[in-house]
Amino acid sequence: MSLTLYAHPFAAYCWKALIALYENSIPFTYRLVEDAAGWAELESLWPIKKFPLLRDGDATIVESSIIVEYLMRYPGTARMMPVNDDAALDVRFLDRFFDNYVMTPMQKLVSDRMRTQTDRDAVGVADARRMLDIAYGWLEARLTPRTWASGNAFSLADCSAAPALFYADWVHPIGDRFPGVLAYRGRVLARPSVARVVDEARPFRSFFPGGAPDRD
Ligand SMILES: N[C@@H](CCC(=O)N[C@@H](CS)C(=O)NCC(=O)O)C(=O)O
Repeated sequence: MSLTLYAHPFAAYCWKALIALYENSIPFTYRLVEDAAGWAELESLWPIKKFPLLRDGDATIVESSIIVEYLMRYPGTARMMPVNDDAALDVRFLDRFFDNYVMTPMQKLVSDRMRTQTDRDAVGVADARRMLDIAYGWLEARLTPRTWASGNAFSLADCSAAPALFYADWVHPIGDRFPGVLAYRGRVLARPSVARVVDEARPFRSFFPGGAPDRD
């Protein structure tokens, strides 16, 4: 096994792969994608130029959810994907939920902050905020009786939830309207693998568009 992860500590989707690696103490080389050479190398492997990207010897694996599933062939103590088919489907469903309905609108709000005032997309931002409210509401009912997002164990669903809710709360606060979601976010952030990615991203907070809040 010779794993290299192309990633950046501040990038939300990279957290998903990093959390799974840390959960299982899987050894890997961290290829920081930051400068032009890093981006060129990433592009040579994946013209879409998105990360995380995993290299396992000569094999290239892209898409954060696929990377997490791929890593399960190097099992440590924590399976990110249940063996049972129905349980695995639920984990994949929650993974899709967090990516599509929390991460995507969160990224819309973040990227809009990077635009000039005249290029801002008021309609898109309002849609994203509406989607986040609906997603928080759905999650409130879903998460309140649970410790983790799916089943009884920490899984891919929680790998996805961590960055999605971490950054979503910065740009569209969960507040006291959704106490179950807020409590779940706190539980996830306290998980050592997640606390580690949060800490690794700390030095980059000054780059957060519009400024990062003074918490977490
Ligand atoms: N669906 C992809 C999304 C990856 C993605 O959007 N990554 C962001 C970082 S969080 C990225 O590569 N941004 C660089 C860019 O868009 O230039 C996955 O799950 O891996």
